[in-house]
Amino acid sequence: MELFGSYTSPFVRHCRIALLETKTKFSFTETDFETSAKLSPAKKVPFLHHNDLRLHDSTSILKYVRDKADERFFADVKDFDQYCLVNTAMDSAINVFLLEREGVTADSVKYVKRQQQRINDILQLMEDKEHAVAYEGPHPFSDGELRLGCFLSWGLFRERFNLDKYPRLQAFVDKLNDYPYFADTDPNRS
Ligand SMILES: N[C@@H](CCC(=O)N[C@@H](CS)C(=O)NCC(=O)O)C(=O)O
Repeated sequence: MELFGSYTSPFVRHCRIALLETKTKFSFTETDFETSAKLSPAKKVPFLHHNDLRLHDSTSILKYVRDKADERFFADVKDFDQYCLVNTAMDSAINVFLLEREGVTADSVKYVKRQQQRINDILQLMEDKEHAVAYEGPHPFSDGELRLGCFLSWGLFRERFNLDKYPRLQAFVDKLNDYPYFADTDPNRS
């Protein structure tokens, strides 16, 4: 199994954590913008090759990895909804980040402002929820929680936001940082 990606991508990180948790044998190929544009129609990382199988999105990769290990991908619909919401925020945050690099900002384009509002509102909603409460699964954190952790950690790493106004989210990240598979895949270690 060959996973293609970067050490800084939060989407790739979630896949790496699932592969480590399930003790799946895999190799990791560092992939830059040019290579992902050539090797995947989505032009994004991660993507995965396994024999003849080609997967082009972190969600299908996670489903594949969890299924192969006989683990449920989502224990309940609320966790799945959290995963989807955080994914939306993460897509927006990456787009805003990449657009800013090309000089497009929330001040100049209304749709970029909407992306920023989406990120802020989702962060606030996550702050208002309880996290890292007892979860009955084979690992300490569910996929909805891991998604949130990967997003928050990436935002801090890229200085897209800080958690001063979000004490519960800060406490949640601190707790996740004590989880070895999370700590081992920290973008600061790349
Ligand atoms: N829906 C995709 C999103 C992946 C994604 O946005 N990856 C970023 C890196 S963090 C990327 O490759 N972006 C390149 C681009 O937008 O062209 C997934 O879940 O795998």
